Amino acid sequence: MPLDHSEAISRDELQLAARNHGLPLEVLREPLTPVGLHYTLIHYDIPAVDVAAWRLTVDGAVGQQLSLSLEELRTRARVTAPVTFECAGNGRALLAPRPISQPWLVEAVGTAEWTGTPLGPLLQEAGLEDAAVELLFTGLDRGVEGGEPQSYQRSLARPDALAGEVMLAYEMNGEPLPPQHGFPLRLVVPGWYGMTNVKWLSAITALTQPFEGYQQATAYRVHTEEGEPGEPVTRMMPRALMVPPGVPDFMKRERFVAPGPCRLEGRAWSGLAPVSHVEVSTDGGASWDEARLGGDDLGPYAWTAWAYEGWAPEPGSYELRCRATDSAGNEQPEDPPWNFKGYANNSPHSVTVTVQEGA
Ligand SMILES: Nc1nc2c(c(=O)[nH]1)N[C@H]1C(S)=C(S)[C@@H](COP(=O)(O)O)O[C@H]1N2
Ligand SMILES: [Mo]
Repeated sequence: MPLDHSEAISRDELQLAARNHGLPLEVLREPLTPVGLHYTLIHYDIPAVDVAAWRLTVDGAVGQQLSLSLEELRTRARVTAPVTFECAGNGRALLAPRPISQPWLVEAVGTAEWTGTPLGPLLQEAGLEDAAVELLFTGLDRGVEGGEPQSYQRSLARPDALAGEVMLAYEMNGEPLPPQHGFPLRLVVPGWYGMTNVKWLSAITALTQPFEGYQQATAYRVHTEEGEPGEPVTRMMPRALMVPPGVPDFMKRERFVAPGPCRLEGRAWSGLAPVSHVEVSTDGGASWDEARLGGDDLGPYAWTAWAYEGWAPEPGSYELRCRATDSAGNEQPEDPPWNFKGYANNSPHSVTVTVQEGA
């Protein structure tokens, strides 16, 4: 659904949008998103970190508490993986009525190569007790949200935290984490929506009861009425995005393309199962045609490239769309059910194009 311009973006939303930028969609042409072009979402402020004094604490229901410096973490087993992140609020500003928060359209996504140490062995070394049911991850950043003063905190159920691909990352695209992406250390949980990847990590606490803090029990729940508990937001739903073809209009960002063959391409991902199909429509969703998958193989935790060579338009107006399906049968619905906080709106990406000579 196109954004209704009569519902003006508020100053509060603009303030959030000016701090938290999205991926410029043309950068979807790159398999790995350069640092600085990856989207960012920061609830509070970027904390000041004295790395010499910084320690990661592992405590709670463990046999032995740990306190580790960045140097100590860097000498542990080292893993690297390209991982696609997407904010759970991606697509929020396309919902009607628009939930008031960071007003993402479709650009809250990026893929970086994260390097760090696997979480499982560290928890093992701390002697994770059998009674531990969840692991709580606490960031250094503090703020007030929903009236509650808090540190940014998210938990994971024990089996999810012990999954082999979960890492504590200290590098992004081969460089130390930049301040906006969590320096000196962040959690990386492939396949899950972005809020899971706690930045500026300072503590991991093994809990014997589920965590009921704000970012777990109040935020990141899909519900249609305020105050309902709803369902937790977990893994990324399938989504395909396209590199907008041609050139943009400065204000509207609608596209202009010359007549004749025009290759369409983009990237698709799902946190639930591998992407099995991407389809493209060049007539506003009236008919769909299969795109070709593959190209850069970034492994199981990152987006897949797609391309479509079947479009050779005459002059006129067009609405292009793309949509992905994963091998578990998850799709991108035309109109996903509305929810109060505006999470996981994976309706198909739509791009308006004028085809004219000289574009
Ligand atoms: N400590 C902390 N971690 C955080 C956040 C935050 O505000 N504070 N934002 C979360 C959200 S909502 C998202 S979408 C991702 C964004 O990660 P990025 O900015 O590196 O892309 O970080 C998550 N981790
Ligand atoms: Mo997010």
